[in-house]
Amino acid sequence: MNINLKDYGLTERFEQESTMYDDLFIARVTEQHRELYKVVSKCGEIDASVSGKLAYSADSPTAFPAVGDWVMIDRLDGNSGNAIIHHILRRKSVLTRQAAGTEYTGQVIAANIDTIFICMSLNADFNIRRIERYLTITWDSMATPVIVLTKSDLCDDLPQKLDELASVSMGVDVIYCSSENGNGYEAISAYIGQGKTVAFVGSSGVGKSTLINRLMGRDVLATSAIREDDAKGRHTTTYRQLLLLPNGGIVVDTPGMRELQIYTGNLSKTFEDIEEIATRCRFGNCSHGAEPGCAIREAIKNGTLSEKRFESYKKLQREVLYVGLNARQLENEKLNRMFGGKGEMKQFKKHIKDKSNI
Ligand SMILES: Nc1nc2c(ncn2[C@@H]2O[C@H](COP(=O)(O)OP(=O)(O)O)[C@@H](O)[C@H]2O)c(=O)[nH]1
Ligand SMILES: [Mg+2]
Repeated sequence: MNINLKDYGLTERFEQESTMYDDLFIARVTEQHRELYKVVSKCGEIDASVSGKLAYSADSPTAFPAVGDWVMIDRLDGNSGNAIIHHILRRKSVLTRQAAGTEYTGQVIAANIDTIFICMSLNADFNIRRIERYLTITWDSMATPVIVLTKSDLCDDLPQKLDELASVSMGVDVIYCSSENGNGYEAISAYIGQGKTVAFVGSSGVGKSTLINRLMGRDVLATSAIREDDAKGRHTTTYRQLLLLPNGGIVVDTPGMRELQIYTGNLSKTFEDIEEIATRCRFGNCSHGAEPGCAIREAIKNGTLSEKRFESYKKLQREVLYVGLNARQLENEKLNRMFGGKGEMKQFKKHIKDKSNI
């Protein structure tokens, strides 16, 4: 089989980097099932697993290949067993989340994505705080976010919802669509083209798989309403998968994202408005508490900044800050927050000691 990897998104940058590795072949990861991968090379799809060296030197799960990664493999046909993945080429973008559990462990949702469609339904799922969370993660990934509001057929106050959204979506394109009547599909297609990789993220049930099936022109992915009578095996996906679209372009479905915890995030981009207002505070290190000349408090008072948005900013800021800290650092950080810094904490400890000496 002769495959043009440009259809799979191969660009000069990756091609260039691949020339560093003699005797290895470039391929893109299309599926991941725990330790087993599927990759596509110029000779077609083949099963692959990571080399012992790659696994050994990986200091975090994010150092393992993920769907969308460009990798270097040692063979092009599976006759002599699985291909071995020796290297991951430098990611152009990478979407991560915090893995379930308490420890700071990142998980790559997908790599080398150009456009991330953040999907939210216009009925039950609509929540602009959630959009802020998704934007924080997406801006950090280096992919371009586009907000896709789904199920517009089930919404009777669209202008109001769009208005609400506008207050948190500066600099981001917003599309609304319905798979009931096909509205908005053209707008989505405008972001999709040969060699471009897109991914759909959002709560389950918002219609991501339905959208992808429509773009594919056939039911490739299971959608939740028909999952029960799925016995025919017509639908396939419960894992992350990279699919080639019939009219060009590559799409990654991301099932199972019930809740998105932050691993790394970019607040400056998501909350540009707040960071801009904060530059006008009298004090550079203003905590937006009781200091005089606080531009944030002023903006909240005069209605140019919503208090809820500011609360959301602070909440996400704490998350972004905390996730990067180990247990010990976390404890220190909490104390710092409680006492406003090491100096105050020392004083407090001294105070306790003095008291207990009496
Ligand atoms: N009314 C309406 N229902 C939709 C629309 N898009 C998807 N659905 C339904 O919403 C349910 C969940 O869709 P699915 O694609 O599985 O969501 P996913 O979990 O995000 O992949 C299914 O029953 C779909 O038929 C839409 O635009 N309008
Ligand atoms: Mg789905």
